[in-house]
Amino acid sequence: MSIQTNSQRKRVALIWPKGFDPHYVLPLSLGYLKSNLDAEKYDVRLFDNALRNYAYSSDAFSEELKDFNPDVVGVSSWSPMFEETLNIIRLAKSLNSDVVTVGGGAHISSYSDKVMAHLEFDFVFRGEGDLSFGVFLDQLFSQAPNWDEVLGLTYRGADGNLVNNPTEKQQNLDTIKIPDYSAMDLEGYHEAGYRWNTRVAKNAPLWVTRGCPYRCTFCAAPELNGKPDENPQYRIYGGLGRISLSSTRCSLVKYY
Ligand code: B12
Ligand code: SF4
Repeated sequence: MSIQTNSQRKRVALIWPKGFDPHYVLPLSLGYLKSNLDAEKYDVRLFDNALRNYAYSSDAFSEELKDFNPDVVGVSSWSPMFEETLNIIRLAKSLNSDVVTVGGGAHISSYSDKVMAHLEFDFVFRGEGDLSFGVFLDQLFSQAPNWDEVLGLTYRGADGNLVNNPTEKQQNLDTIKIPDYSAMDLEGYHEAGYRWNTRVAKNAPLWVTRGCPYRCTFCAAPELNGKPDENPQYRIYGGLGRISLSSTRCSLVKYY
């Protein structure tokens, strides 16, 4: 297998904004997106501004982004980090007006229309994006993109109105690769004191079920991950060492 050089591959910057607390939250979403992209086609770099405590306005961050010179910038956002996310997207466009900007994550999924009202966002994803982000990139760099192919995508149609594609809900979790922990700088998180409900120093979260059958009004989980089938899947992994199993429901957190 030959991996093309950086100059031949399209460059994708995935950004985790400042605001997440690195003591107990890490960029799981971006780890999943990266591991599920084709490394032969895409040169994907994670910029973790939360771990490094870089605001969008920091010179170090904008220099790094300029040096990488991405074709696509994707940012993951929950509500408390949305203002920072918007500023990152604006910065990316100011560095290169041709860059394609994409948002995803809980806040953006729930408020996709309000987010797309900010014209600096070219596209947003609603719900899961593990496999559909790769489909999106393939379409983006094709001669005639067909956005219908991209589950979860919200985009501006020819008439300027927003089009909301059906969301991605993978029935077979085995089709999704485990997150790229080294790209997420798991070691850097451990050094910074990352723990999630454990005293174990070296630990990592892993998503093993998706969806929730309940509908608590304050919670975005059912909207993001749907309602599980009659026989929900629990994906079991081997050989990973110390993992914390997580579901998209609030109730299942188990340590192995
Ligand atoms: C596990 C979890 C946590 C863990 C941390 C998880 C982690 N990543 O390290 C803990 C328990 C620590 C936690 C803490 C908090 N959480 Co929480 N958490 C969750 C939960 C259950 C799953 C999140 C998760 O990691 N999923 C796995 C990853 C892989 O999925 P994902 O992030 O959604 O990413 C996928 C897609 O969204 C998409 N995507 C995401 N980003 C991008 C970017 C691009 C470019 C693209 C294309 C796609 C894309 O693709 C990814 C892969 O499919 C969700 C509920 C849910 N079902 O989502 C709530 C949820 C995200 N949490 C929420 C909140 C509010 C918090 C807190 C702020 C609560 C608080 N007040 O303290 C804190 C964070 C505090 C801080 N300052 O950092 C809210 C966010 C609501 C919102 N509107 O933003 C949620 C949605 C629950 C709810 N109440 O509705 N949380
Ligand atoms: S994940 Fe938890 S809080 Fe959210 S709807 Fe399900 S049971 Fe309610």
